[in-house]
Amino acid sequence: MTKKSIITSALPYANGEIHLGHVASTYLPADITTRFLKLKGVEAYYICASDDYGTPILLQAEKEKKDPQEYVKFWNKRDYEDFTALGINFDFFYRTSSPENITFVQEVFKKLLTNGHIYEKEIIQFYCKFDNKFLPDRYVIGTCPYCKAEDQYSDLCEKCGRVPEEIENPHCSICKNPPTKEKTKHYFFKLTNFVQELNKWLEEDSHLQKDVKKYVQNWIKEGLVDWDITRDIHWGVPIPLANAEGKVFYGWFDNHLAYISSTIKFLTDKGIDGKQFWNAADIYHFIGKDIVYHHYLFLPAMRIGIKKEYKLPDYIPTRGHLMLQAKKISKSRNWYIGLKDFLSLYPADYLRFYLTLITPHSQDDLNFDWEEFAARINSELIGNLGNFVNRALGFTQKSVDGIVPETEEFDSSDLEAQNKIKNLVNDLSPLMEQNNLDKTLKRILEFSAHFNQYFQQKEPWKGAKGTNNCIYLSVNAVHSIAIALYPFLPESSEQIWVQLNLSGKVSEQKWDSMSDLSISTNHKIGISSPLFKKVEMVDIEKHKAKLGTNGFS
Ligand code: B3M
Ligand code: ZN
Repeated sequence: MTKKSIITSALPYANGEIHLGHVASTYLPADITTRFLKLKGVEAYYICASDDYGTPILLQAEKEKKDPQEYVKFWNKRDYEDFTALGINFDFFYRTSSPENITFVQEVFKKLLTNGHIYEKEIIQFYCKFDNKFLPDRYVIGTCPYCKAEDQYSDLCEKCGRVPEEIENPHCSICKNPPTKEKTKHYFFKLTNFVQELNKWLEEDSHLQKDVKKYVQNWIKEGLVDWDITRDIHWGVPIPLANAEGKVFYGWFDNHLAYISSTIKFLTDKGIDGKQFWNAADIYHFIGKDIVYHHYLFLPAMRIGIKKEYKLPDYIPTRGHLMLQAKKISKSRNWYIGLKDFLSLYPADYLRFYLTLITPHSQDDLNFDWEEFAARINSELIGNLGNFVNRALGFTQKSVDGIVPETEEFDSSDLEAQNKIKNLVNDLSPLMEQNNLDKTLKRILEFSAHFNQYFQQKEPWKGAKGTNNCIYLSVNAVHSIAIALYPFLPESSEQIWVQLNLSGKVSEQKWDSMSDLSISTNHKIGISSPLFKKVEMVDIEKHKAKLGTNGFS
């Protein structure tokens, strides 16, 4: 691990609210990782931005009769607020339509051009004579040539998931008239120039996930295709050439460059040399598995194409899709839960806890299930962890006035408990370093379960010999939990800190200090109260009934 890190997560399209599906695979794991790195003393920054360009956004803005600039501004703000409510703590949340990104994208394009990675080609495009415009991507609707599903976009059939070569029965999505075909000049990025270098990088970067790597290597074997990076629309980064008026870049040409341009802007404002920092840092891009192609091929190829002026990612943690009650999330069928709505029902930490536990560091899909959510909150978060913290602190308050007592000679179970504390950091760190966040959280739960048993077995309420040891070690175990839990449940962790009556904040502590017995005799703890409230099954039934209606949209 180096002493510097930049963490990014896939940039949300600025055209709709954040829902649970977005959070599980990217934003939450990235946030947990950043908080962990910061505790480790790494100078880590979590950078994100709204993804403002692209035909879906322009089309939606036009439908709502809004200026696209205004439209994306609204969603940029709203998304940021929703993320913040979940405790997703970006150091900087910017936008792909920023002046810095526009300049940067144009510079990168010119360098790629100079380096021989761009070429022009005349192509045939759908054109609407009534609307007087070219009709890229979503502007054309028709029948999927593969599965015959009607009303599909020309760039993606949502029924069968394929990208039609040529849609059948095409019509303009604005005025519904059949389009004509016209010639237009487009710019292409020569992805095929990079086969060798991409293979080399995939082989050499030992941090990349093996399963993902394998199928990316297969795609390369099957043959890459050059990317059409032009769109004949007015919403996007303008192509900076005299004869390219009215043309902008395809959204996937400019969006990932905002990882870099936003970082540079943020660091420059802090008086830090952004480029130098980027190249000295570990670079993490957290993504969902649907955008592997873009992040494992397109993005590295573009960086290689500008002679690695900005280094390639070290880590691309890739996770699967979230299902909802075992069904695919779909906004159009109201089969989703908006983040804001969820947080009006339950605290952020409940969601962070449950999603972390069900999200492995792999491409396997995951499933949000209301009943399982309730069961795991009630039994694991409350029954195990919350119970131990409350029991230990409550008993200390009641029996010794909150003052940590002098210890006596440790017996074998005390020694075992002490060892658990001393070994905790060595237990958790390797898991965190491999981004196995679910496994780390499970270990923390095991730690707390051990202390529940220890407490139970010691029966300190009987006041027999060994009671003081039990109080001392239990309070110290609560201290360990507060630190270990911080990346996962930051709010609850800070609350525990206050109940322990410790100075400063958990966010200012060192990760390794979870294994110190730093609460000593005579320390007076604060007022303890239950951290969590049970999830009621009657409520769960109500939430379930709302799914599929627009009650959750
Ligand atoms: N805006 C969202 C997605 O496809 C897309 C990610 C961009 S990351 C540079 O999930
Ligand atoms: Zn039309």
